[in-house]
Amino acid sequence: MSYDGNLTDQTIQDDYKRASDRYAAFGVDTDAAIEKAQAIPISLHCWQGDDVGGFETKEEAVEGGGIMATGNFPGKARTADELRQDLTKVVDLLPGAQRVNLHAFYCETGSDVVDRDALEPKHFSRWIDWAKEIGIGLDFNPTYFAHPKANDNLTLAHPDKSIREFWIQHGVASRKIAQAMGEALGGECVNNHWIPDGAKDHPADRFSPRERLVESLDAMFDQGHGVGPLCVDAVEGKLFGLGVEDYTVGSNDFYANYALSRDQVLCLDMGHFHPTESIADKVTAHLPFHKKLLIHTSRPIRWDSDHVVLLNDDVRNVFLEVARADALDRIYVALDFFDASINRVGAYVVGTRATRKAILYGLLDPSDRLLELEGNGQLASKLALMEDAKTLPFGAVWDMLCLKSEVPAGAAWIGDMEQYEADILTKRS
Ligand code: RNT
Ligand code: ZN
Repeated sequence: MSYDGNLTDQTIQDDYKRASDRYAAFGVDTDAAIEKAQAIPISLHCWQGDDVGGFETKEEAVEGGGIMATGNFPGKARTADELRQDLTKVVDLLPGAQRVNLHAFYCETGSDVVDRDALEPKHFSRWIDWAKEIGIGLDFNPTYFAHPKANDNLTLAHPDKSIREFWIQHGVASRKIAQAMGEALGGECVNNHWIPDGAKDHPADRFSPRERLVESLDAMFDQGHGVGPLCVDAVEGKLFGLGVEDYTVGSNDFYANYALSRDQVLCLDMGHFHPTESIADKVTAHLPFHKKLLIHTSRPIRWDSDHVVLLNDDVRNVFLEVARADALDRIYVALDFFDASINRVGAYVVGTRATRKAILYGLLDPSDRLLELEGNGQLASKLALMEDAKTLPFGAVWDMLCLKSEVPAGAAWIGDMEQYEADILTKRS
């Protein structure tokens, strides 16, 4: 089946001409919006490609960590080489600037068993070479889960000092790796810390683990480790996890305070709040205080289910708020979802394109007109224009963004994904 929808370069150009006139009538410059939307890097999470498995050389199999990919669609990447092959395909189908976001357990140590506290930049040299080759940046994450020392659902907040110390050393190692990646690739490397620590049921003591977490984080971020400025540390809070339903040590409140008091980047994951909370509204609640935010785009269904991101109101509203606050340069954008029940290359492309569409959508907002109307007290007119903006010819501008980025526009990429599945993914057992 063909998915080109009769889109030719000529129809894209014709449709775009009419669309840009429509937007211009409301004071929106579509060319400028496309250029800005293309330039925002989106960091592709490596863990969608292999269902959050990682490629550590291990003595024993371990699982867990309060996150779980469900599904068994064939074709998942079984090795780092396969994952790089898949990600290369994904990047080919994506418009705009991309990065790749690695977790520490995607290290390559050959036959050596290297524990997390002993990881070094050299264990990621093949990733770094690949990133150079395809011209993208890398981001990083220490992996505080899926490890025997995380089996109590406690890591940096563990009551046992030796376990805390192990994870502090892992955190320090991750920061050095991030710095090395930044140096090798010529720019910042965001190093995001998320820990699974919590309790399944009412803990008698909710305070001491948080005190210990502060102490561990402070020890890990100590300047004495000599980590350079290209490692940009972020901390990610959460509401709850599987097996830790009652209590999360590193809650959203905890990290908002920690990041602020330590001048670190606060990470907001769209799946990490109560379902009725508006993540979009949090953006302007944090921006007056925090220099930068990291946003994990995700799609929770009923819970933190990490479904593939779609262009829904939640994601659209987040970037509308970022655009209206003129804060795109204060936001790092990364993806965080994992669906093992569909073609994983397709999952990446759908979720990343949806995120970039949301960025473009935010930039196409007739904000100046809306502000003017609101300022004049013309509130019904403001609401009406907000509503009408939703049905302006957004698709024509998106297709032009794809055309300018030299990637398939509209649905045309679906055929490429199906071909890749037939040629490569179905051959993996
Ligand atoms: C978990 C956090 C975290 C992870 C990755 C794998 O709930 O969202 O970002 O998804 O570190
Ligand atoms: Zn996340």
